[in-house]
Amino acid sequence: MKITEAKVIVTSPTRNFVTLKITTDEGITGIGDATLNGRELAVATYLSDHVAPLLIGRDPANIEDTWQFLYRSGYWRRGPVTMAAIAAVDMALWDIKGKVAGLPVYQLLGGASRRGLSTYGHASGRDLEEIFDSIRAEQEHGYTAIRVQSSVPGITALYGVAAQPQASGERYDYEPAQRAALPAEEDWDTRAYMRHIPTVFEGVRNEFGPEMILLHDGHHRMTPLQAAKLGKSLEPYDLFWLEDCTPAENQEALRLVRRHTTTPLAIGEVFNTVWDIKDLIQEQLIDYVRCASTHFGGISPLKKVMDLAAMYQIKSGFHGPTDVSPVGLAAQMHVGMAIHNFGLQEYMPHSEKTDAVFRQSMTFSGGLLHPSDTPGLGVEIDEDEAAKYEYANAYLPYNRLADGTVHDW
Ligand code: CS2
Ligand code: MG
Repeated sequence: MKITEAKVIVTSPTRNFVTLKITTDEGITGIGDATLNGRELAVATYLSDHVAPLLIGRDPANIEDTWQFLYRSGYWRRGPVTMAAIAAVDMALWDIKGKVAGLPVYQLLGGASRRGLSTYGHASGRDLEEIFDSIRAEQEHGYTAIRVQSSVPGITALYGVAAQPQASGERYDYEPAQRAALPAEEDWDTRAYMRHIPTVFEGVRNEFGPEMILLHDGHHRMTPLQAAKLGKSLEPYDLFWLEDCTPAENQEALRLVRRHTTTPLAIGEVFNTVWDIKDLIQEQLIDYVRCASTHFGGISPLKKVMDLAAMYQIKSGFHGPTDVSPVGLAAQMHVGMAIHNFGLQEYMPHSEKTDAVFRQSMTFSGGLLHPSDTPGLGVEIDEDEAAKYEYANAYLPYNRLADGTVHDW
């Protein structure tokens, strides 16, 4: 079998998505997700100008060889643009392999290690009452694990709080990026945040009791010492994890956090290769790997990094916001089904329009996701539907301190 076409499809049903569709001389096709939130066209160009021509004539069966060829032959390694492009190729080739075998991808990765994937949903609010309502709404959708984000007195606009004015208007698939010519500017005050968040979790625990699985995302905003302090002050509320407590480009920084708190830590949504996370794993500085198949080079490296993590009892917590397309979500669902050290899957449902472009066969019931037994990844792209929605510039917000300094985000 040979690859005859590699086509990049950019669509924007309620948000932008970049998809690679690989076609073979036997008519079998495979798709992969290459969406890089806010920088989508860079990956689309990288794929169509530099990767697609290299794929023509290759045997789609040789997934590992193609991955290594794209990673090593380019000379310029790593980085989100390169790795999202390689991810799309990797996913599309696994999709084709599954279709050829007549098996869902998780069967090719070793078979099912569980009935389905436990998920967490997103709750948020401007005050406790709003947060409680939001948690109840998530529970009604079947979630038993819930990430809680809250407004903070003294901070006007804050990422992750859906009811804020800047998050209303036309929904961008329930996610903080917005269609606009320029990114929205938010404000930030770490001291105010650190004073307020423990009171939120105290309120939530008092209202919902000790059983509920609770998570929180710090979105890279604290220094290591601040992260250590917040982790410690959240210990009484038994979080399942505290996510991205500090930027982790400097992996050693996590040693300091770890020395001071037993709140479990989850990191990795912006990581692109094993090199970004290997020290965190080998020194047991985190508990959950947040990497996403789309931004980590695809299914092949995600499976490998989880095998490394398994030696240290570190589990998966793959990044599943709506900017990971239904194809990227499916790819990591198959990995999650197969690995022994699955932890929890983030799951934000996509909009109806997005679901009409990407026809999914997965199921979500009783809080459990299942990728289905459809051969391959179990997602098909409807190109006519995709063509209805033209790309439009969209950006994630960013924030500044009171004196105007740009802050980590
Ligand atoms: C967040 C994301 O889901 C999460 O944990 O950090 O909403 C993140 O902001 C976006 O996916 C960025 O693209
Ligand atoms: Mg996050």
